[in-house]
Amino acid sequence: MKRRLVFCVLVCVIVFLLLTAGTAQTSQRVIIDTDPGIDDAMAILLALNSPELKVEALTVVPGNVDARQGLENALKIVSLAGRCALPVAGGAQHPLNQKLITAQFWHGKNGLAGVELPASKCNADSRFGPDLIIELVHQYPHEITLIPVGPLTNIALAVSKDPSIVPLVNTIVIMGGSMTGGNVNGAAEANIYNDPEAAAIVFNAGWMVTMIGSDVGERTLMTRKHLTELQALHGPESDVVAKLAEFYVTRSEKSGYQGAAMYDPLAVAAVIDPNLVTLKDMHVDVETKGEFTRGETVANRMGSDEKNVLHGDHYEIEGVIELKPNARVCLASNANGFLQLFIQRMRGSPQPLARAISKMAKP
Ligand SMILES: [Ca+2]
Repeated sequence: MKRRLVFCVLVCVIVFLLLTAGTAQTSQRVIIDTDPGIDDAMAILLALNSPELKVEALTVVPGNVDARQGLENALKIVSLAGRCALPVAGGAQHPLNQKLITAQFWHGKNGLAGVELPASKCNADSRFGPDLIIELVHQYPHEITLIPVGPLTNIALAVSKDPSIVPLVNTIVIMGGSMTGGNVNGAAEANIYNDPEAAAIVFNAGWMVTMIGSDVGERTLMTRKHLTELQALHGPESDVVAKLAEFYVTRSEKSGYQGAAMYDPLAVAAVIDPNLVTLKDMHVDVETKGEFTRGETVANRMGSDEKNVLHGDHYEIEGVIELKPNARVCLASNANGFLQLFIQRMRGSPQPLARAISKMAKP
């Protein structure tokens, strides 16, 4: 009887060790490139509270706020999470080819809903953000997933400086672009609009860009019901997230929305659990010129362009030119599933979702 008990205990220990080893192995290394930003802050805290992810660095890009404020905000968020060992590096100071457009209108005067977080106990990493991305991709070949949730300036600088990182990145999942109209104007989504030349570089770099666009973010809403759930959690991080969310939901309601679009957190969640999003391979071009469409992500649903050939004084369609997909475009999300995951992770002590991790891996 005693032997059987010892045997059972041994089996249990082995199973536990195997399970925990499996969890550790399936954690994806990620770098979040961010312009914090209310939804950036939520995305960062979601990532830091998700055992499926191992955040290797935050790199900061100007967008919602300028580069200095963005770095300060990123450091405060990391400090709030008690994660000072995580490298947080500044990067570009402005978009590649235009002036910066900041978004305090949506994010509050400091980019974080006017919520004054305690001064950060963490220090900025001295490395230049794009260089840190290059360094980490070489350090962990085929393991890093890039999650840019701001304008694509830093990523464009990294791949321009060292194109050899492109095949060494596991995958890249951006919050940006849209299939069906923009959130800045009729055509463009804000992250792409803020640096269209950088976005064009990133979409044409030779990798498959998973595009979590604003059109899907706008159907993935945090409502007052979710806000009430967050407010009931009473943790140090969830209290801050609830304050951010209150501002964000109120601001969105004033603009006629039913709730706050969870743009950046949805991109992080798509890496945590790819089952939360529906993707379709397409070719996407970034419009860098159009009078009304600069910054639009032009997604080709058919996978081909007509081939028009000059015949005398006119052109004739002689067939189609097949286009190679360069993007996995998000068409839909499981909004309820996402919000449940988000609120669960803000509760702390999360259990990993072991089931879906590998699906976001490069094919
Ligand atoms: Ca952002």
